[in-house]
Amino acid sequence: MSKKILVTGGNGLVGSQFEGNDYIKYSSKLFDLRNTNHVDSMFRKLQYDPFNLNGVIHTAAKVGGVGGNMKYKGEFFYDNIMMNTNVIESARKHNVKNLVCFLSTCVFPNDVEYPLTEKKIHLGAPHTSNDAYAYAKRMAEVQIRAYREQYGLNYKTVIPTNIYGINDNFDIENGHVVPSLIHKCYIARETNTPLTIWGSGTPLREFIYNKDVAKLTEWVLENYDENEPIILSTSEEVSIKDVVEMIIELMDFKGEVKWDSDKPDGQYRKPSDNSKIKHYLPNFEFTPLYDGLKETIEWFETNYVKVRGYKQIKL
Ligand code: NAP
Ligand code: GFB
Repeated sequence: MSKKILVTGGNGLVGSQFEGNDYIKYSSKLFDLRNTNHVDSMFRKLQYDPFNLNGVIHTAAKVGGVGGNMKYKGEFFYDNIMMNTNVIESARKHNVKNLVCFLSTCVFPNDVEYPLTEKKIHLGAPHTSNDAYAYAKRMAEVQIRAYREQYGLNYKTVIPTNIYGINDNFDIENGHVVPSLIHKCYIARETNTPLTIWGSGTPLREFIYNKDVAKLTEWVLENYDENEPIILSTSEEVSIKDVVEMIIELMDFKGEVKWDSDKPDGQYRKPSDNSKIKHYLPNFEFTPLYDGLKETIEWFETNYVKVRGYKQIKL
């Protein structure tokens, strides 16, 4: 009997990078993972299909940038805690032995000694700009550790830094910085209007390419079996100003750049220590940010009218 892996959030930035017949994906239109009955019927359906469900990669989530997180705290808490709790519990009830669940480096405490390491996840309050999302995600880590102890299941969590790449959500108000800036730079270039950047540009971030996240997650699903989460990071910080300069150069934008200090800077930095994943995969080659941005921008310009967050522009 063939083996299959269920990928929740299979249309998303990360989920879309798991490609091939080994992967099963369902849209939220078919199964709303906030709904316990939907999740149970999804796993029941998988149980009767002519293959063995060999594992679950749970990427589905209510996701957004600093703007979306601050505006929709209630939804970011409820949607994520319901989806995670439902998927982890229903997988257990339907005898799934192997599961990976996604957290994020924004779940770490805002005021803790840097760099961030897996052991520091619960050592204080997260940054206020995304605390609702962060606490909901932290509870998945607690649930998974509890299920490992009581049921002996090989369930684990990965903690990626800021992710970017093709198939992202290019929503200008609620999306993350890279897709938002690519989209805004495109509109500014095409309409000869200024490009407005949020905040001061001084915050520091670590960006990892979605294709790299998928490859590392495949390895974690098959090979990692520890109580502790594992950070997925390049451990290379860049300033938002650096990212803006790369995007402007790659999109050949020659217009005016404005900085909107009324918009949030969010957390100043969240530097992570990737020595655990590097210990297991010492030769893993992360995609350089400039190369990943180049590929993402080319994909965006080719697929503009089809992207999530598409906005018709008046030329
Ligand atoms: P994304 O592009 O926004 O994709 C999220 C997916 O979740 C979508 O495909 C959506 O399905 C699905 N989903 C949302 N609500 C759902 C619901 N109620 N029922 C069923 N499916 C639902 O997210 P992403 O950026 O790939 O994030 C993947 C994982 O990585 C998430 O757990 C996120 O928290 C984590 N993460 C992301 C980042 C980042 O910078 N993006 C950084 C660190 C960690 P449909 O398309 O079918 O609606
Ligand atoms: O990607 P972003 O929204 O997420 O913002 P966070 C990163 C930085 O980019 C912030 C700046 O300092 C923003 O001020 N920035 C500049 C912009 N221009 C823009 C813009 O046009 N749009 C956006 N969005 N930012 C998120 C968490 O924090 O990180 C989420 O809120 C999640 O929960 C995600 O964890 C990975 O890195 O600040």
